[in-house]
Amino acid sequence: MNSKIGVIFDLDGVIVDTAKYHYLAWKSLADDLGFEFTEKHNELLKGVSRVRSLEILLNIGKVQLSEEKRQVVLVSKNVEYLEFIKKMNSSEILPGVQDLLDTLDELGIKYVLGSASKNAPLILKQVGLFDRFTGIVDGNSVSKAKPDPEVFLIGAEKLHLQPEQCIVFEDAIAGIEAANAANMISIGVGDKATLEEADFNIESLTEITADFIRELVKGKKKQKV
Ligand code: B16
Ligand code: MG
Repeated sequence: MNSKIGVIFDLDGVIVDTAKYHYLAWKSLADDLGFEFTEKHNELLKGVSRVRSLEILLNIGKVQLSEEKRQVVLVSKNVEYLEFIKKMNSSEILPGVQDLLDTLDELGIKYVLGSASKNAPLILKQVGLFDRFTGIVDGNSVSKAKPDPEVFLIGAEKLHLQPEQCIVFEDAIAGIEAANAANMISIGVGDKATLEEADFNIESLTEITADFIRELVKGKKKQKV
């Protein structure tokens, strides 16, 4: 059992929770610009590219910035964000991740990363998972952000598989839309109501068993977990 499927993992919200660090860095920018940015607002930025995140944030604050100033704040936000990332270690890997990677290794199923983040390689290195992935597709590799399927289609190429042979684990609506548009099996990690377009829904990767993976290999796609 190894040639029929491959797995593509989103990063933030699936492998690690970096949303909390994005929030602190975006909040600091909003503070500087003089408006409130809440954790609820931050939900709108999950899975969204850095540039699009800034657009959403500026809309919330009803603030207009020149293109030149936007470039400056994008850099300063990332510098602040990286201060948090540099302190990350393996204790921040989300529950179920290590066991699932071990299971996939045992089954001979390859996996790649499919993330919007331009910091994905650094984050994986910080938590000690970088070397486990067959390939990394991140925000530097794509010309179109999720919900465009590009990030996952490149992932399928790295796995040497057809899109319909790929399983995507995603925590953001834009990512589920991207996986579905790519004609892949989408598994929503998190709030089921939010991720209702996913083929399967789980609260956490701890719910994924070797039997579930085996069933997917056999092609029982629409059986819900
Ligand atoms: P960066 P994912 C996404 O990661 C985050 O969910 C999103 O909030 C962030 O804006 C985006 O990465 C870009 O991140 O600023 O590091 O390039 O969920 O696609 O792994
Ligand atoms: Mg995510």
